[in-house]
Amino acid sequence: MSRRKVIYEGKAKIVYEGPEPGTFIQYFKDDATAMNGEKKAVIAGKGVLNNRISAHLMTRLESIGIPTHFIRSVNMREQMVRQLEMIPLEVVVRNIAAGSLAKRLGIKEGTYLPRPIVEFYFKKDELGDPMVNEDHIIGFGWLDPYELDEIIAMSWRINDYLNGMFAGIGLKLVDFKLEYGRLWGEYGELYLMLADEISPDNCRLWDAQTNEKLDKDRFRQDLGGVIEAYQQVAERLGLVPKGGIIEGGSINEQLAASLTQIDNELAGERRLRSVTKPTKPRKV
Ligand code: AIR
Ligand code: ASP
Repeated sequence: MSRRKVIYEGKAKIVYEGPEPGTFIQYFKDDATAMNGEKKAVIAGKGVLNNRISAHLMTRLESIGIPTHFIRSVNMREQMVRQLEMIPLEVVVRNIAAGSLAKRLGIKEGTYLPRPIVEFYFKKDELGDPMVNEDHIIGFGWLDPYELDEIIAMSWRINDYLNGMFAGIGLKLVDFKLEYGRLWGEYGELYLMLADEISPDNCRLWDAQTNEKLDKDRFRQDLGGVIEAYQQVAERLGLVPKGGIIEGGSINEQLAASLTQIDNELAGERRLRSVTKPTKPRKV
């Protein structure tokens, strides 16, 4: 496993060379960071849960026509994804004020926004991922105007769908962060695809009744019960049995492994575009 070529190591994931051309393996670590990496911890089992949650959400999004990089789960901590040319932006969608929005504009956390708000951040750790606007994005050539429109439309659609899905299991989707990449097809046609992950690491999820936080804010704000919260989300999504796969800090490996099979049965029903083609950018 460790002999595989590492393409990129991030704070919560490692990306390895994939088994087929045009693919990567995404490995979910248990590491958690906050405040641009200043605060660090290892949360046993987080990677396993995020792998499952993200696989599930990406599969659901594909089923409503959102192209995603997800191909299939490989094991408890790994999934095979398409190799994309990543766009250097974080796209944040907000429904309820929290986090940096609440702070920057002095809005009380928990206030419903009059309509969803999409924000963009330039992915640059050294600069602390600064917020940018559409003129920066077009001007600096991170996206062309057509791509920008497409990404905004996709993000709204993802928000609509996930909002309904989480509401159905008693969770408020407060906000979340998305990343996108490009894939070039056989004839030079361009597909924008959802990439990275969707998990409690990059969504704020509150219990609909109590507003209890069930996401990474438990770690950021030292609220404790981080893994229990992630497990609660997985449980409500029907991805792990009641009581979960993590107990007393250790993972029930056998159970976790058997669940990967279920992910793939769901994912296997999708018709995927061929990924054996070169993804070299061609100017259009
Ligand atoms: N996010 C942003 N950068 C990294 C992450 N994970 C996510 C947060 C939150 C949303 O984007 O998890 O769900 C908005 O974050 P903030 O800090 O701007 O309020
Ligand atoms: N993971 C990022 C960091 O290390 C941001 C966050 O989720 O708070 O800062």
